[in-house]
Amino acid sequence: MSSNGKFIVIEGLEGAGKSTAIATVKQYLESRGHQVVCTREPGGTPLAEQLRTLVKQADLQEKVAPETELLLMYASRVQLLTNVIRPALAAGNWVLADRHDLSSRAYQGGGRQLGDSLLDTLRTAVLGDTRPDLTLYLDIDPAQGLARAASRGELDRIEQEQLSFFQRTRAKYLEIAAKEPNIVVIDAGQPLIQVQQALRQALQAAGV
Ligand code: Z5A
Repeated sequence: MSSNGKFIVIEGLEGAGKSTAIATVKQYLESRGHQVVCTREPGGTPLAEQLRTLVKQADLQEKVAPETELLLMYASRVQLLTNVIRPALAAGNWVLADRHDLSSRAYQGGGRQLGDSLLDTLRTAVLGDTRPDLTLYLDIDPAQGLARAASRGELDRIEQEQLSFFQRTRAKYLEIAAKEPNIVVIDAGQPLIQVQQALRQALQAAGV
């Protein structure tokens, strides 16, 4: 737990509605007088944005090993934690993150089947005691989420994965959420207005 500002993360599969949720949560926090710093992962610093481009690039001339993908995510995360998230929290700001460490646990740990052990080692080394105060996980059927994402145009390298990859990723998200009380599952298959209401209720219930 941070001692100054609080750290809130929005998670979910593509098309779950994270961008929309960020806007709802940001408005909620600002209406309560908090200064909010928004981040996204991978990305969020100049170097991390370059890593984002690399990791999403669809036309690479070689296979990307799952471990490479994982390490690029954590390289990006170290930059963001060091240069943006920790300084923002220390200055008393609230951090509102579009994805964080839970994405790696779900996509690389579950989807890519890298398992928990390597993930646990990296998490301990990289995150230290900077952990989210609250994670709002937008749960959606992968086929529904991908259909929403596809309607926006070209798919990146990860979005081009098989449906089974996203099913494993979702299963991992739900498995972790069932064990960790500061992760709240929101049904993102509902109409937008109900999702927004569920987000505000979750924030209220968490005492935010
Ligand atoms: N990744 C990883 O593997 N490991 C990691 O550690 C991290 C990331 C950090 C990041 O891509 C990729 O990196 C991602 C995971 C991986 N890959 N995949 N595949 P990104 O950041 O570019 O993409 P994204 O995070 O998946 O975001 P997105 O596709 O933009 O999804 P979204 O933000 O959740 O969706 P949205 O833009 O808010 O909504 C999508 C559309 O649905 C839009 O037209 C909305 O108007 C509509 N929408 C939203 N909510 C609703 C409801 N409730 N009803 C109807 N329509 C809705």
